[in-house]
Amino acid sequence: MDHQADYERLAGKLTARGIDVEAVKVKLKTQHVETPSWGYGNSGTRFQTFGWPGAARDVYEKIADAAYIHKLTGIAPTVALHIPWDKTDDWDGLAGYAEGKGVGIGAINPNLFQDQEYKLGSITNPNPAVREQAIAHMVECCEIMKKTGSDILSLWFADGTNYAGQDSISGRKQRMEAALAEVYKYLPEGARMLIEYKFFEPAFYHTDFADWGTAYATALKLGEQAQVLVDTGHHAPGTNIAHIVAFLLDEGRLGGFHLNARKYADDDLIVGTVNPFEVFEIYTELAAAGEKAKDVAYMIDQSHNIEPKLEAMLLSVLNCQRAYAKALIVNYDGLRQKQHAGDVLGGHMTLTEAFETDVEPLLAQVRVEMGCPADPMAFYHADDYAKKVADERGSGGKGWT
Ligand code: PSV
Ligand code: MN
Repeated sequence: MDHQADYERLAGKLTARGIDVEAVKVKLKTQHVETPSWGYGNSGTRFQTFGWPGAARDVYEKIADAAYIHKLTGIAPTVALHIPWDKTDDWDGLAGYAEGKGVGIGAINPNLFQDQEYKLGSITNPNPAVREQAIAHMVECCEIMKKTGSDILSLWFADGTNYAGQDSISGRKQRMEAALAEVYKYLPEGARMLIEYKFFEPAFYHTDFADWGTAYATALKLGEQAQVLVDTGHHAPGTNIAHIVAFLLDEGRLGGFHLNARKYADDDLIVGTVNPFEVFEIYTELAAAGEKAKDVAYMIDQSHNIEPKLEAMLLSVLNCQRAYAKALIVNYDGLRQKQHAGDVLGGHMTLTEAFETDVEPLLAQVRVEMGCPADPMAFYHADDYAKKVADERGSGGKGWT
């Protein structure tokens, strides 16, 4: 694809709009979208798991796949691990393997929802022995962070109740705070603890970390190394996620994202497929925040149940790249002027003008300058990687355990 003439035309148009195209390119080249190990293995719904030919069977294959996505995009240099799904006896060996493949180990995600003991919760469980078990697992994950060079402990709790009166909600809050204060002591120096919230599922009466306010209040109590993680699929329909992002950014407590798309609930679909404008709105808050957003971690959290996994992950990363590019070509000075003047639709149209701009020639130019394919999806379809792993691995790889 010869994108050069299109790129020059677009660059001219953006310059006329007051956009510093070279500065936009620099930002696009340093974009970082982490992919999750669990997105490369087989996963399913409670109804069925359909095997995908080529699904990664172990943590090494997951890292190899993540490295392939990074090779095609240049912006996915780390992979998140889920423990114990990705547990190994040789963390040095695994970190070395990842480095050799050109990627690093990203967030470490403890699993606090799959042991039989967690039926009534993990850190909020009425039984102190279960709470100790959950704390010990998180401490183990802090040790893994030290061994792998990870600087994010990413916490999600399935804790909650199903019936009014099942347990004391305030009692559970206090247990939750005590447990996290204990784990906080074990965080490696300079590392962060990200607290993820979700308003329902698997608990349906109340969830202990139901919303950003609960996660934020807890992070404030714990200390500076604790921040909030926004999973875009974990909100009630109609929630304005960009507002939550703006608030947490301004407070210095937005730790990171789990990016995915939802139509009904926590659907874990490919980011940007259901509501690309919402993803763009979120990215505009981040782009406008400048330095305040510099440590925000962007992680994909998806499970691909019927989609070809590599193609799904590639599309996810590219959709994040496109949304960020569109957010970067907003003229924020012009936007602020319109806002100060009370120009309601002028402000709105400044955003929509950027959203509706075709940024593909800009992305192609950036990718080529980074040594990546101008069209990673076309490269993927012409390449033999997916066929090679399908032949090698078959479709029986077990995931989610
Ligand atoms: C829970 O729905 C969640 O979003 C959490 O982030 C988990 O760690 C992840 O999915 C994978 O189970
Ligand atoms: Mn998540």
